Amino acid sequence: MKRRNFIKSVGVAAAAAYVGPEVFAGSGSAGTTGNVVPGVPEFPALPYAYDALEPYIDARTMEIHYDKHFRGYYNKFVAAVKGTPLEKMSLNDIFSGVSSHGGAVRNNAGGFYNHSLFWTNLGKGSKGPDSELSSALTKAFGSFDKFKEAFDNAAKTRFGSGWAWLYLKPDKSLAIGSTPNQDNTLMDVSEIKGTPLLALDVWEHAYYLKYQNRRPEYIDAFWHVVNWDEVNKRYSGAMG
Ligand code: MN3
Repeated sequence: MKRRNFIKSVGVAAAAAYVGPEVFAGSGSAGTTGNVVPGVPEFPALPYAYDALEPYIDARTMEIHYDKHFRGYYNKFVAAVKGTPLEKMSLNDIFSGVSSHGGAVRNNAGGFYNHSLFWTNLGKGSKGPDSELSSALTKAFGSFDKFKEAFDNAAKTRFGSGWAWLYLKPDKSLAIGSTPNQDNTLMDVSEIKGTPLLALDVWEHAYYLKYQNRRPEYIDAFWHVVNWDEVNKRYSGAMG
């Protein structure tokens, strides 16, 4: 898939989180490029080179993370929904009833979605939150630094494997939290619920090669490679 199509398709997937089933049914490439299951998006290309986030996230980690871990979630997700009614459903609909779909769907649909979002959350060269998001962050957390501190804390204190999130609650206020394993804020099983805006993978596989057990150093490095353009876009999209 071309970079443009990847961005478009993940944009559609992101939009599907709050507007509908387009991620499966309406993806432009569905059915035309040899998808394993007709309604399921094809495996997305990484929107930058493995070494694009050096030195903050090293090329070898990116390669293994993308090509082994992420591909594994994707393949298992496809296998879990193939031939079931889920293959025609939006990810949003799968997540909102995930408690009834079993562990393979919960873990692998989550792993596919969370990483798809994470790749687009990363990138160099963006200028930071735009004025709309900046004011919302200040309103919710007191200041940008306090927002970062709260997000860092969520990422550092997630015990074991999981994700830290900035998300928009149904009442349209911003919140920070974390989920275990491959859960996310769209799932009915999650203690925190809303539209994901910024995700940080805190599984050891995301940082162990370069940072070993030093998760806080990886979290510090993450702030150098947040693609705020994407977060801005997701925020204004979710606000409608
Ligand atoms: Mn991961």
